[in-house]
Amino acid sequence: MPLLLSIDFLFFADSFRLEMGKGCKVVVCGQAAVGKTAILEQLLYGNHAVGSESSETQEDVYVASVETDRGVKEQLRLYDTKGLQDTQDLPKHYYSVADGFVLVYSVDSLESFKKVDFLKKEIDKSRDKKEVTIIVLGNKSDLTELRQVEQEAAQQWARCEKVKLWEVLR
Ligand SMILES: Nc1nc2c(ncn2[C@@H]2O[C@H](COP(=O)(O)OP(=O)(O)OP(=O)(O)O)[C@@H](O)[C@H]2O)c(=O)[nH]1
Ligand SMILES: [Mg+2]
Repeated sequence: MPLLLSIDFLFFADSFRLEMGKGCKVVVCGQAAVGKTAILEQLLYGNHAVGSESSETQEDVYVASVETDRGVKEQLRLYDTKGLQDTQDLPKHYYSVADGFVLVYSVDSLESFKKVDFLKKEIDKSRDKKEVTIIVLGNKSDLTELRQVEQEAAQQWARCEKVKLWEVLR
């Protein structure tokens, strides 16, 4: 099971194979309160204090200039979306705008993992002929006592769905 030790721009550049001059729109989504914003804060500011007061996201868009391994700067647009509740789906416009998705779940919530499965299938239905990269991040892996999603089961699902999955370790 690969553990993701640092979420950095190189990881995003690698994952989304940023192409020359095209820019890349990545939608970060998942159930409410799984830690989507925390992951983005870690990426953008280098840290997130767990348990710090956080407000529910409506929508935030971050534009970053990312240097790829070829030493070229590419624009990465990251959409932090509103957390989904129960049977809620992601608003449809995200499916058409995205070049890539980061699906986030929390290891202490089986429900949040099921939401990731649902979103993956919705993306498959909507993607038409467009090439879309999907990566999945399992967050809150420090909550060992509360774990509901086993690493091996998650990886097995990821292999079936042909997506890359990491647990985030801070
Ligand atoms: N224990 C633990 N808590 C975390 C971790 N990441 C985030 N949190 C906490 O989980 C809570 C929710 O984090 P957010 O980043 O706001 O979650 P979100 O998915 O953006 O929430 P919405 O925008 O409302 O959907 C906060 O109190 C975070 O501090 C983690 O890795 N471990
Ligand atoms: Mg948020």
